[in-house]
Amino acid sequence: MAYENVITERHGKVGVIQMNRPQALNALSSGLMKDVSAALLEFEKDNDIHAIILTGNERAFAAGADISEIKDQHFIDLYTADFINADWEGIAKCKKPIIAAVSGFALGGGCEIAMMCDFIIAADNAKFGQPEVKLGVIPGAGGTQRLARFIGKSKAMDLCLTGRMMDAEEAKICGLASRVVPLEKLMEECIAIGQEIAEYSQPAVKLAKEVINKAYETTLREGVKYERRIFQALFSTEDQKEGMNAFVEKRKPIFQNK
Ligand code: CO8
Repeated sequence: MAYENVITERHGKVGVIQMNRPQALNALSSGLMKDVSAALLEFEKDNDIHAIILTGNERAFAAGADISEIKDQHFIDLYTADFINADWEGIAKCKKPIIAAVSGFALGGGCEIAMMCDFIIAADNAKFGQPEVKLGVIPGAGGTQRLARFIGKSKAMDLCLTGRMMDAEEAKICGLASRVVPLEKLMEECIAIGQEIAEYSQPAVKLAKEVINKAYETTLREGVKYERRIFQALFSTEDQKEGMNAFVEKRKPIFQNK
């Protein structure tokens, strides 16, 4: 399907969603978020797509919520419209793995949607930040909560209270970005990572994602118990038999995703 604000591509089993409002540094207008959400749903429903990449352009992953669209709104407008609605939360709810391929600015809501993805691969020109304090507000799509969990209280406070940007290297050191790659290699690397994930047993991939996310919502004891049940449950899949037999027989496994 064609969208007004995003471009979608398929690279084998990897679906790419490119946010495409370059004139506004991919500011996250409601139209853009609706298109991201619809494209994500399209890939989520498509059995031939096993991994998804969310990206922007060289200059900006996304420079945050569209300030011109929200500047005149009042509490009651945002509250009534439930501003952080399904269009934003859909990213965090997707069962398939989503890689954020971040180049340029990932600010405010842009940093927040990168964090809703499963992991972030940063180009060497990436800049992350939560500059909302400079606008008289605070992050509103999970930025304070996810940053505090991902990079710790001190760094989350530093970013949210000063509104400063951090570069790709700093983001990697503090654990926000999982890898940093040269800008010109960003998509090539992310597609290769997506293709690698896409070849594994999809039940195992989706459940690994679910169990890791559980770590942010439960106690260690409960999380470990949940992990064990899922580990045990995977022994009821054909892919577990295939994966382990292939290892013993010294051949490459052929997963059927069941
Ligand atoms: N909203 C709307 N337009 C934007 C935004 C934005 N967030 N960011 C950039 N633009 C536009 C500029 O207005 C400009 O448009 P024009 O050419 O028509 O004047 C164009 O993009 C290029 O921007 P600049 O000329 O400013 O480019 P610079 O290279 O000089 O600066 C910066 C780049 C530093 C990224 C700068 O544009 C900037 O500071 N942008 C705003 C960043 C920001 O404050 N982001 C946080 C927004 S609030 C937020 O995200 C809250 C999210 C909460 C959840 C929301 C749920 C919906």
